[in-house]
Amino acid sequence: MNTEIIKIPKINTSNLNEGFLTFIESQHHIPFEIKRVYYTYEVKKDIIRGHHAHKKLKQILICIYGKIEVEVDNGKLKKQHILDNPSEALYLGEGVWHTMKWLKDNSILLVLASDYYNENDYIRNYDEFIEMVKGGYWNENTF
Ligand code: T46
Repeated sequence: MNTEIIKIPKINTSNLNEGFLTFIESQHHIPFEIKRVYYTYEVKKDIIRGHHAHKKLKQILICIYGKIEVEVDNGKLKKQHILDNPSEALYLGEGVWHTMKWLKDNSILLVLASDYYNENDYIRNYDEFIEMVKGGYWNENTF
């Protein structure tokens, strides 16, 4: 599966009653150069987004507030990841069908992406995705 949970640095400033600070550096903590950042917010509990895979795009998903379940599917195997820790990131490589389910109202999903927005990189039809998997469009390379 071309996915992995990555621990990212968490600086403890709570001894100063100032909470925590987390940072992410391209190529250091994540395996690509960041070209785009986007976030999804004001989403109600039980909403499911996603339902697509990417041909080439690599992404990092972080729930910076609340709780979101991400289901990943490489056409052979499905896994669920609960994101509820701002210092934990889900790496999502290319060729992974994914859905994100909001488990708490107003959870915020922050995404770091390896490329600019391009609708042609999306596969939004599951049957088409399965055909591409069977046809060997992606190698089983893991991060
Ligand atoms: C993904 C998951 C995790 C843009 O115009 N620019 C952008 O950078 C993005 C991300 C989206 N859009 C447009 C495309 C659609 O018209 O915003 C609309 C909503 O996008 P979508 O329905 O794909 O949103 P999600 O939450 O289902 O998926 C998003 C990303 O699109 C996708 O790449 O992997 O988050």
